[in-house]
Amino acid sequence: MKSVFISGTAGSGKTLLASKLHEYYTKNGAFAAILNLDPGVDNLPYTCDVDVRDYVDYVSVMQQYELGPNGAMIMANDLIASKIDDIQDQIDRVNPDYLIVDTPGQIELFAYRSSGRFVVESLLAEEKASIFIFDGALITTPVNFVSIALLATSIRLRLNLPAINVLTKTDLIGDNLKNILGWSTNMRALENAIAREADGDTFSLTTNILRGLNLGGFAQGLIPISNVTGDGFVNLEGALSRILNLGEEVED
Ligand SMILES: Nc1nc2c(ncn2[C@@H]2O[C@H](COP(=O)(O)OP(=O)(O)OP(=O)(O)O)[C@@H](O)[C@H]2O)c(=O)[nH]1
Ligand SMILES: [Mg+2]
Repeated sequence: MKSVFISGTAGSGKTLLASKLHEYYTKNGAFAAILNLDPGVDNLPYTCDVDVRDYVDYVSVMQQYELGPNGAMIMANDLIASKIDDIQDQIDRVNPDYLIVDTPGQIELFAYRSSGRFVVESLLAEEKASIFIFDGALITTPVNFVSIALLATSIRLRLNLPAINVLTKTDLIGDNLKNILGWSTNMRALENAIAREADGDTFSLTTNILRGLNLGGFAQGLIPISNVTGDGFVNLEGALSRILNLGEEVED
């Protein structure tokens, strides 16, 4: 079994990507399953094979411990970590080729608290990969792009998994897609674009962050996809395969 963890900012398309990736693998003859790690979600566009909501009831946690929504989410994630053996047993019974893991909307809860990292480390798999989503609708300027790239790098440090960066909602962003792809592949173009947008402190902070990220080997490009039209999924599957299967793609 290989596992793919999907993270990204709230509303960036994690859940829809999990559903579409499942569909893509299934259509191509692989046995894929989905693990939902979000205890607070109401409706999902897919049928979960393993669902943490079967182990932890977020609303009861809120009532029982008299917590607000964020406190209850933290507690729910800690409870999930404590049930990791049962969750693993259920995954083992399903035993898919690919386990796609949909993570909670509150990225800081999942990536920055020890329970999230514990779950990522504890789940057993031959290979693991992480997809970080850049929300196409959020990247309206080069400075926004750099700030999301900084977040992607930070999540990569926390999860400590080989990572792929994808850009979602390409069907919504029109001409800006060309700009974003240009920025993500050409450091000089990005610095020039930042210089046109920002000055003073914002300019120096943004360019310094950018240089730091490049030095850290971040400049690996972004895979543009649309969860609605299916554009880019062939490239995403290829990139996952290079990490998970040493380059062998699922059959077409
Ligand atoms: N047009 C378009 N809409 C998308 C795309 N990906 C996601 N959406 C929409 O964006 C909204 C949020 O998508 P979700 O998949 O729920 O995002 P999420 O990251 O799981 O959200 P949280 O778990 O709440 O953080 C939904 O209305 C989706 O239909 C895309 O590629 N194109
Ligand atoms: Mg979601």
